[in-house]
Amino acid sequence: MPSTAAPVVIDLKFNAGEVQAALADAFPGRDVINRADPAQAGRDLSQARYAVVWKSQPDLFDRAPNLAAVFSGGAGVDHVLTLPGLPDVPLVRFVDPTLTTRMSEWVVLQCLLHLRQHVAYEAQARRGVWAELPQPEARDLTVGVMGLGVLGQDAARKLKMMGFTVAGWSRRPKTIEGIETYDESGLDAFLARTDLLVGLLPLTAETRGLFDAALFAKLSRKGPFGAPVFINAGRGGSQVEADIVAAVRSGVLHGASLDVFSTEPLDADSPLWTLPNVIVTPHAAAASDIRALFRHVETQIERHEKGLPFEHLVDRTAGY
Ligand code: NDP
Ligand code: OXD
Repeated sequence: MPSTAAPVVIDLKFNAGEVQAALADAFPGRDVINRADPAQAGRDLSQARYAVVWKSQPDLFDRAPNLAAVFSGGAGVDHVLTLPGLPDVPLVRFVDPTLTTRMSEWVVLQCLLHLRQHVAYEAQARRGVWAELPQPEARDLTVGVMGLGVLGQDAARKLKMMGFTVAGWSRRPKTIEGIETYDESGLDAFLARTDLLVGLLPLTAETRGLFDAALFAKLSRKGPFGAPVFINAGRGGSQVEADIVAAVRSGVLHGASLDVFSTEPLDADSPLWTLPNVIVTPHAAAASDIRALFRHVETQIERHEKGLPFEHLVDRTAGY
């Protein structure tokens, strides 16, 4: 018997095999149109009520004019808000413990790698050098987390657990136990005490190009390494990469860990690949778990069809 439940269209530029496998037991009783499946490429989308998107095909919204909601395949929505023809329907982003946990693992890992001078030890090991480097403790460094949303708050708490002194900055004031927080007006005071700066901000008009030479110059130089470290897993559009390169070369920054870039993949010729004490990862800090993504979309559709509001709605005016 054909399903009467409203169809969902999947338009995700993720690993096609993983999407196909996850769809095998997702959305029970509902017609699912997977645009990455060549066998479904020509399907009529006019009855689709829900779309799950990540870098979707440009004709999606022309071909699916009756959507009741759009779901982002990731936590960030900058790539969705710029899609041609995005309809004025609720936009729901992906929030899930699988993603939050992964991100905090990456952030804590990077802070520890810099604290324990791992890049320097690796370089020594390649040369067969046995030499102990200074060992400051986590509490000797202040990690400043920019962006105290779902990801920033979790990372801040876990960094605190590891013993770091932690401060946080967000647009609106926040109270988080054990963490000193600053709002927009406190940016300079926040930067002045930060030894390891962690970016977990969405890309918006306000955050574009925020991490630049002027900002790096305001960071603390009183920490054990004499210069701060910049760690970014938010969005590459928030950082000025030429300024990072110059700051590392001149010693304004002691090092960096970057997961996101203004152009991805990062150009093979980028100096960031080979700068000393700069760690590059390929936008892999917290990939979406596809099964968890589909469970989250199922939950939100179920809520909507019961007359309950969607959770994790994007504020289109704020841009996140
Ligand atoms: P949230 O929306 O939960 O949090 C965003 C935070 O940023 C909030 O604290 C918000 O302030 C703050 N913020 C936004 N704009 C400004 C501003 N202009 N000035 C100061 N603070 C600002 O997002 P998440 O924590 O879930 O995710 C953050 C970002 O991480 C995503 O948007 C995405 O870009 C990135 N990401 C990267 C991944 C990766 O693998 N590299 C994976 C997943 C996400 P307020 O609290 O006041 O609203
Ligand atoms: C996201 C991402 O936004 O993976 O979820 O970047």
